[in-house]
Amino acid sequence: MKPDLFEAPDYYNLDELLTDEHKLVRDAAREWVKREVSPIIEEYAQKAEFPTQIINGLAEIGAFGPYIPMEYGGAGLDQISYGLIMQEIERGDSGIRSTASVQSSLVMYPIWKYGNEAQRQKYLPKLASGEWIGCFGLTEPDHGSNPSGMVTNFKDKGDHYLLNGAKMWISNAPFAQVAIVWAKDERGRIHGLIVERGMEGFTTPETHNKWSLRASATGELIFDNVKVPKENLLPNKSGLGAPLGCLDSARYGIAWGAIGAAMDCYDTALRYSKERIQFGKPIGQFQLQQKKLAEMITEITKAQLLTWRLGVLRNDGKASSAQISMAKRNNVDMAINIAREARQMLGGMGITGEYSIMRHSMNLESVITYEGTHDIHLLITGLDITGLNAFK
Ligand code: TGC
Ligand code: FAD
Repeated sequence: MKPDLFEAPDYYNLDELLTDEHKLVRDAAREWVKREVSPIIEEYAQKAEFPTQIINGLAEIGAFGPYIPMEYGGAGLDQISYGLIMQEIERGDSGIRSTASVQSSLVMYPIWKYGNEAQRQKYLPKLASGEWIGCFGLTEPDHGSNPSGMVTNFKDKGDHYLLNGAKMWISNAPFAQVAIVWAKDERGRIHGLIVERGMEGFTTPETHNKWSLRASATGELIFDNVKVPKENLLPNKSGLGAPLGCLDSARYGIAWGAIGAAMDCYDTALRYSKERIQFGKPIGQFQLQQKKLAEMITEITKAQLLTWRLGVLRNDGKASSAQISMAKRNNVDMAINIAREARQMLGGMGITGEYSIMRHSMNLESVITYEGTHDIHLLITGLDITGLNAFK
């Protein structure tokens, strides 16, 4: 792979909207990605393996629980710093950002928000340091966009719960020590359970042959009469709103992350357009190529502004779920379109692993699908503005 010469576009001087702390956190993440991710990511994506050696580094840049209070091992940062870290990691690779998103927003967040103090003390410091990696089981083979139909269930057996069912498409599953599993009780109410690797009847087979998110490990969670201790139930929130609350936090991070992937594709195409000579001129001198680049930077700038504003709203506790859906949907769509255009600008070279664009392009097919598909987020906006529910 080519050396990482990334220079971040900032067409509207958005840096002026950031605090010194934001810039410090972002620059540390950016440098770390250049040093530790860029040199190895192509190899790991090609061999479809998660690079476990970067886990400590992810913890050091604050990627595991950026906004979780320091007393639990988190970085105690605000929502914009969290977003900037996700942006920088996804600039390197969406699969690596996935691991950080799942750990922070889908595992640490529910333990912090819905767990009791003993659960916080037991799990959060180990997750923040990367000693333990977690995963989040909501999706099932027959219930993806419609998680409320889930069939995974648990029964009260007096001194423990008995868990049965299966989850599918679970990021980090093949090596996670801890799984936050959403399952129905005997009354059909959804609860979160903390399931640990090693519990009898719990297996996590890996999903192979993905063409997308190849540097992220994906698997199933299978529960065959798993005895879960009663103290592993998250006591402070139940119902579908509990997992959806976690998704708000993760979707917000993805909105930032997608900007990172788009910036990398744009920056690569811009550089290439000045170096590649055809018909005696750099291809960047042709109007058609300038149109592509001009539209890319316009879309990136719009997404940067939208997402920064969303971060301000989240810092004030005022961002709605529907606002988050709009940003996730817009930014991933923006990134996938930019990846496609940027790849074309590199001609044949664009399909090789010499450049990051094709990898981003393939990764973004997962990103536009998980955490709510492109269609689902549109319908969430539709419901919000009309008051009419397309899901019922
Ligand atoms: P609905 O009746 O609308 O809502 C049920 C309850 O939930 C509340 N709620 C929310 N709460 C918090 N945050 C949100 N975003 C919420 N949206 C809804 C709602 O108020 C209600 O509460 P209550 O108290 O009245 O019961 O639910 P529905 O069954 O009609 O479904 C709505 C729909 C389709 C929008 C929802 O199910 C959905 O978002 N579906 C998409 C599923 C999804 O995103 N799955 C993601 C799985 S995890 C994943 O992909 C991780 S990838 C990680 C990585 O690798 O990065
Ligand atoms: P379906 O729900 O079957 O949707 C199929 C199509 O129908 C889509 O185009 C969808 O938009 C459309 N559709 C569905 N309902 C409607 C409707 N009402 N109106 C209009 N169109 C509709 N899940 C987890 O729980 N944890 C994870 O860690 C996780 N990681 C993932 C990692 C990867 C790489 C991938 C690919 C997925 C992951 N997922 C995870 C699952 C992901 O959240 C689901 O794939 C996603 O929610 C869509 O569900 P589905 O695949 O079952 O598609």
